[in-house]
Amino acid sequence: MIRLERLSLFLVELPLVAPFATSFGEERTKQALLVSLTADGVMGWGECVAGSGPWYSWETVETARYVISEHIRPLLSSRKVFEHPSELPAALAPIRGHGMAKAAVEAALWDLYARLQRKPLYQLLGGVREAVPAGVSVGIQPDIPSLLAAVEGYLAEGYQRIKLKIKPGWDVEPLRAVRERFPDVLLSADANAAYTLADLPTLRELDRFGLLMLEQPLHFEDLLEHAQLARELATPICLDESITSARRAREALALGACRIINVKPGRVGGLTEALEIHALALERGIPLWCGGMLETGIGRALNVHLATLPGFTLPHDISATKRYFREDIADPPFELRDGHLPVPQRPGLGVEINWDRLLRSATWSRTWKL
Ligand code: NPQ
Ligand code: MG
Repeated sequence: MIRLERLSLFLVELPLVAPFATSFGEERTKQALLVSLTADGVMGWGECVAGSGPWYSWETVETARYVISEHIRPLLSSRKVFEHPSELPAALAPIRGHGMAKAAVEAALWDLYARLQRKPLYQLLGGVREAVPAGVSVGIQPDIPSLLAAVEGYLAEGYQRIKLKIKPGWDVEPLRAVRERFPDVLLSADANAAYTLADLPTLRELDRFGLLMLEQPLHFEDLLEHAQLARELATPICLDESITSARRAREALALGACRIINVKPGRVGGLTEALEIHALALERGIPLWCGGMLETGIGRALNVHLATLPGFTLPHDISATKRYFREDIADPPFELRDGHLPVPQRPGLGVEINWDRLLRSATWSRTWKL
């Protein structure tokens, strides 16, 4: 039994080692909202993946801070006792939407639960691996030579799959260049919703590059047009933004909108929801992989644990810490070994907050007694 005592929030800002550009914009720093829950003198940690602005999703660190402070906190205060973290979604059901805010609190409760049980989180989730294959997401580059140099560097580090961020005007040429130079590499493309069905001629050209998948080409909430596009392309469509819950995953599969799903525990509304998608995917033979949101060590560790489940069969957007940060707020940093990230074996997430760095990078924090 977990009796919650305290809730803390920390808003942090970390410099990125290099700007990260996508079809929706460029980020030079990473803002993250960290959540901690305390019970029996033990702290569990969760990271909210909402961004600094409503670009990837409508949720932001500010909407999450508001929803957790003003709406989730009172629900926790009136409940306090949980036997298991999977009970949390029902307790938060009065709040509609705000899945990233809910997911961060649920993650903290899972970490706390696993720490109290003295077991690494993946064992409680049913994970079956002690290392997970790492892929890398390569942002939109200023030119093709810079792109080829970046890809060459990542391959030399051991990354198992290269994903290029694409947008209209940065699609056919960069993919052709990378495919010509690295004919055998596992290669995919992620449009972050930058195309419409009117772009079908361009999207058809991408079919020539033997891509592992084309991720979220169309509108961020769409399923129907993706189903239509899927019938026109040989390349499998993978959905990211459109899959915001297990319910949406069922709808997507029923419509034939995707053949692969990118699971981000934050975007789907939490780990319990992610486990439900995993069960559905196993039943339907749909390959899963874990996406990334430039997480600090807290969110990165959660992704690594989730990616150990049997249905997560494709390389993930889980890279080494140093791909994004010079210094992280959690220790130890994740490092590549033979193209894989080892799964932390200590209790819970298996990483520890570095309080010195957390407090130095925090722009705001608050603690409440529950
Ligand atoms: C994706 N991530 O799969 C996302 C989207 C994304 C690793 O490609 C700041 C914080 C900038 C989170 C840019 C990757 C971001 C971000 C893109 C997430 O679609
Ligand atoms: Mg994506």
